[in-house]
Amino acid sequence: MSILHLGHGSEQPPKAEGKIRLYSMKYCPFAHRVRLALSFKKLSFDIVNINLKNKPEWYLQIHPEGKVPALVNLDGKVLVDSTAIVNYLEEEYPEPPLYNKETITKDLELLDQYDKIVRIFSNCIHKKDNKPFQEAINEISNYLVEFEEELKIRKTPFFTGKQPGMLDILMWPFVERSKALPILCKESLHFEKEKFPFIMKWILEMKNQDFVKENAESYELFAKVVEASNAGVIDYDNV
Ligand SMILES: N[C@@H](CCC(=O)N[C@@H](CS)C(=O)NCC(=O)O)C(=O)O
Repeated sequence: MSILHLGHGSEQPPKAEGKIRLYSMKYCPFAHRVRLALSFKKLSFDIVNINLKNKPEWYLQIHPEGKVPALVNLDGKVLVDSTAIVNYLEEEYPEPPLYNKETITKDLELLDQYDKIVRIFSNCIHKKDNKPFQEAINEISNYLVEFEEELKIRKTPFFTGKQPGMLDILMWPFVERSKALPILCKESLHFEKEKFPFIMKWILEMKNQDFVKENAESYELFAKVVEASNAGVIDYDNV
């Protein structure tokens, strides 16, 4: 297990027998999705953190794009992309299940919609477009209406049912980091919480889950990391 973020010139840590290996970065929301799924399924894994601004040479042989997360399964096969990795974990380790047969089709549609929220979130924090902050928040709110409606129809605490599942896990890291948005955009956030009572209740239920608590990360530290990363002066181990 490597806590420090390994960079150029480092040695690749030998793979532990009988453990899945996750290449991660402590503050990455996409890697957070995979950590949540691994914890939820109670799988044994080790983490190697990667310095994304000074990548180790050996990491590019594992994932040529140099992104995290990447997962190496027990047979040494490499999987990349958070959604694909969590779907792989679901296929390989079906218990507890991440999909509910009755809602899977709608879940997949909602996941496509959620990708749009992720894009707005990401453009906003990395200042990739000049969209005014409140406009970005309004767009996110508009997309969330369907999620609110869905929780209301399903009458369950989580999207997947009585227990969290795919949609809950893939959504969570961005919800947990949402308070970083006004910090990073240096503007106050006007989000009409009262329009989303079911989502607000879902957030409280998610926060109470052990696997969510185990993997929780501070949004303030996330904001610091993004600020430092945008400025090109990030030291992942001393935020
Ligand atoms: N679509 C990918 C996105 C992964 C991603 O963008 N990870 C970021 C860190 S949060 C990264 O590795 N950035 C480094 C780079 O792009 O070089 C996923 O879902 O896993």
